[in-house]
Amino acid sequence: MKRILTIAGLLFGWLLALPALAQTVTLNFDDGTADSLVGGHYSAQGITFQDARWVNMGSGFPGMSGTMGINHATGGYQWGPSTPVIATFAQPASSVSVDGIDVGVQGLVITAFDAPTGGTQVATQQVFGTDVGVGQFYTVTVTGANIRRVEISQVTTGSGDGMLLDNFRVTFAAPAVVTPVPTLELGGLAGLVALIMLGTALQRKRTRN
Ligand SMILES: [Ca+2]
Repeated sequence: MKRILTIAGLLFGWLLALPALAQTVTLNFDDGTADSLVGGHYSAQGITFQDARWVNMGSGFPGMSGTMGINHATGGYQWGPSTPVIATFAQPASSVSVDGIDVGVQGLVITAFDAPTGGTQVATQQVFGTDVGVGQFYTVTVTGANIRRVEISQVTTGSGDGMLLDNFRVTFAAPAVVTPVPTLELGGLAGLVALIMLGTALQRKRTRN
C-alpha cells in the first residue's frame, strides 16, 4: 500500500507539471525534408500546415534557426494574402508567432481566425522592411482567446521582394493533449494509471478474502 501511495504522489506531481510543459510548441523546421510539403508533419503536436514547403538556405540567413525554413508551396519566396501559407490548430491557441526572414517592401502579415476554415478574424499584425529585405527579419505575433487558424503571407506582391518563414510558435489555450497521444510520457502515464488501478483492485480483493 505504501508503495502505491508513493507512486500516486509521484503521479500527482507529474500531473501538476504537465500543463506547463505542454502549452507552447516551437517549430524550427530543421527536421524537415527540403522541397517537400510540410502538410501534417507536425499534426501530432496540434499544428497542420497547408501550402507550406520546407526550404534549405544553405548556410542560413540572418534570423534563422539552423538552415531550414518554409515558404509557399507554389508561390515560392513571393506570395500574397490571396494565397497564404495556412496553419490550423487541433485546439484553441492563445498566441501564435512566426519570424519573417529577408522581409522587404512587400512586408509580412499574419492574420488569426476563430475557425479552421472561414470564421471571424481574431487579430492581425504586419511589418515592412526596406528594399528586397536583405538581412532583415521580424517577429509577428497574434494573440486572442480562440485562435484556430492563421494565414501568413506578404502584404503585397509584384516588387521582386521575396521572403521565407522560420521559428513558428504556438501557445495553446489549454494543455496540449492531442489524439492520438504520441509521446512516451503520456503512454507511460496511462500504463501507470492502469497499474495503480490494478493494484488497488487486487488489494480490495485480498482484503475481502
Ligand atoms: Ca530553422
